[in-house]
Amino acid sequence: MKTDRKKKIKVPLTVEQKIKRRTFISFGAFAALGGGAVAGWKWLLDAPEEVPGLTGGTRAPLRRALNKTELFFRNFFSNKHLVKTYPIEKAARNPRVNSLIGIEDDENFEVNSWKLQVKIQNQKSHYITIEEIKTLPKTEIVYDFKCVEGWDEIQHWAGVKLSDFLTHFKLEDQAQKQYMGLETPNGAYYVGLERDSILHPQTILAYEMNGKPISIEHGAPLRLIVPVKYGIKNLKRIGTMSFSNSRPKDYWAEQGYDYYSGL
Ligand SMILES: Nc1nc2c(c(=O)[nH]1)N[C@H]1C(S)=C(S)[C@@H](COP(=O)(O)O)O[C@H]1N2
Ligand SMILES: [Mo]
Repeated sequence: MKTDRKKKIKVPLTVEQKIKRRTFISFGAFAALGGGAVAGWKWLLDAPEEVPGLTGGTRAPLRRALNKTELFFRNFFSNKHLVKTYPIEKAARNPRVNSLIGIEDDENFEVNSWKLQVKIQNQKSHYITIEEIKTLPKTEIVYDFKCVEGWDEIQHWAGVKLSDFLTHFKLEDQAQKQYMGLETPNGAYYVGLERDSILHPQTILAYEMNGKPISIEHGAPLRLIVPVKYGIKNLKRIGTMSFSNSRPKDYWAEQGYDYYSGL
């Protein structure tokens, strides 16, 4: 046995044989790793399938990779992780206005007659006034607002915690669904958010900035502040809210941006 083995080792391998052997070994290792990764993903893949055509601008394999990355982060970070906050003095005095899709001064919009429309499947919509929303406990946050275009700014917002809002208006059942969709009153800007970020303790429906009612260009009378996401998801001038188990349409995802857009 011993001599046999020695004999075998002594036979010199040709370069070609060596390459073949290495290729075989690395292929084996790669396949094993791949198998492990596939098994790993299986437990992550509990969310419903994406509606085709919802995201755009990229090739199918890359989109699949992005969606898997999203699932990984969604499962890896619990929604108890808090975004860093700052003292009020650090907040920008004149916060920057970024983009105005769906809120350009359109003569059909009157801030005083605004109501939030909550759409519920197979039921009549609820209409909620800003006064009703303001009766709920107020939460403030000062944090670093980040835009995907590469700027960030410490800003001071106040409003009602989205989770408190959902409880108060008896929308907990709706909030059990996987996603929430928000749209401007004219439907021109719209976002989809998964449940974890909706129920995150720092997510608020904001009606104040720097201690004053939000200005028109910052999203009066009510906008979303979701600190665990990039700016694109922080919809200004919320008109309608809805709930679903499939991904709601999302303005920037359709243009090729990451649907999740988490930080
Ligand atoms: N209705 C509406 N909401 C919106 C946008 C928009 O164009 N329209 N732009 C988003 C983007 S990209 C960013 S960075 C923030 C900017 O908010 P601000 O203008 O209050 O700084 O709003 C988000 N919400
Ligand atoms: Mo942005």
